[in-house]
Amino acid sequence: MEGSLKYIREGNGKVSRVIRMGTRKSQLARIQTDSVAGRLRELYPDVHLEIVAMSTIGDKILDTALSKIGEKSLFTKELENALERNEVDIVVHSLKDLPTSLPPGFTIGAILQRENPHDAVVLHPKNAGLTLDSLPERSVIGTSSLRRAAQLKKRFPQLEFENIRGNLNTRLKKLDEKDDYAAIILAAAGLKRMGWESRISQILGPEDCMYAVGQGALAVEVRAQDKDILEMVSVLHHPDTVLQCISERAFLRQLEGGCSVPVAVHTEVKGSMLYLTGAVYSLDGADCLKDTMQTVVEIDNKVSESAQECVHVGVTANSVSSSALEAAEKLGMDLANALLNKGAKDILTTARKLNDAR
Ligand code: DPM
Repeated sequence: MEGSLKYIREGNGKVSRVIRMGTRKSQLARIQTDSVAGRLRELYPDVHLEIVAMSTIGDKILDTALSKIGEKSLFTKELENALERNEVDIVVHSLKDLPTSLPPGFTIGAILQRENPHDAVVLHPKNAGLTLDSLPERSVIGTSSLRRAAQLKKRFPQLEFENIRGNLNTRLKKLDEKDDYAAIILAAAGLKRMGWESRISQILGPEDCMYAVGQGALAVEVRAQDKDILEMVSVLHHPDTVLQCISERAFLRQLEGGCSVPVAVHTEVKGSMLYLTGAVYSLDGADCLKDTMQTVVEIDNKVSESAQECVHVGVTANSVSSSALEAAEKLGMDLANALLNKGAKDILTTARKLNDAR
């Protein structure tokens, strides 16, 4: 293992470690990695950071709907292989692309402050000024997300929904240069990071479309055993975002949902309270189970004292109050159990079967 760590000799003869950050080659992945690299350079001006770009299966298979490519960790696996081989030390992901159980040996060492977590409508230029409510009947909306389609089909039955794949650049091009879609739905956070905020014509609130688990937050994945790197990145944790995302991920894990099931959430921290709304949908949105629960998450600065590190749904956050982390995780599990008691399992099993058969 040690053999492939990389060191450089500085002018003064001092030998220091080079920290390598792995990234996918898509523009969004690069922007996200660069923003974390920027934060790390500010915090640790003496550290040598190097960025290593690679393409993943998810980037290569652009024509198949995400929900149909069995591989759960589509975008993350090749980067994890590089982490495991010590070819890189840090990988930045959109948290929503990381499964709720990481393979052994990996952990999320930091979750950064969440951007706007909501979904946004991007219109074909010819529809400027319109909204999902005012678009002509039978207008085609592009999305490959089962979660978005389920909620929006129910809320806007006059519209039609079709798959659209590819990275953000490809999708925007497909929207603007063809006449296939009246509008597409994308995460506001991704659009903002790409500098395309001006294309957002409408932000979808929770009454229209709740967001995906972890949406809008960046996660820093590292080797669980690499204590130096873990400590280095842990200062990037944003405590409120960590608590929200742990409750969301615990909810999804307890439902046994992957990244491609119609499951949606909404969380808020108000004072010392954490509120979690979670829902599961049939593919057409007709069946829906939804509930809200809350818990106290006192940020008491009493950080984990035990030498043993605690991992919550894949996240190591020793700098955040351990009682708050436990309460957040329990909230997600309790909410999932409440929905499972009302039949959530049947809704998700049917949705999965129908999606596989399409
Ligand atoms: C996951 C989904 C999508 C991505 C499913 C969902 C959207 C797929 C699609 C799990 N990952 O949201 O219900 O629209 O066909 C993805 C995006 C971002 C991270 C792009 C987007 C950027 C936003 C962020 C793809 N992953 O959702 O518009 O950092 O949260």
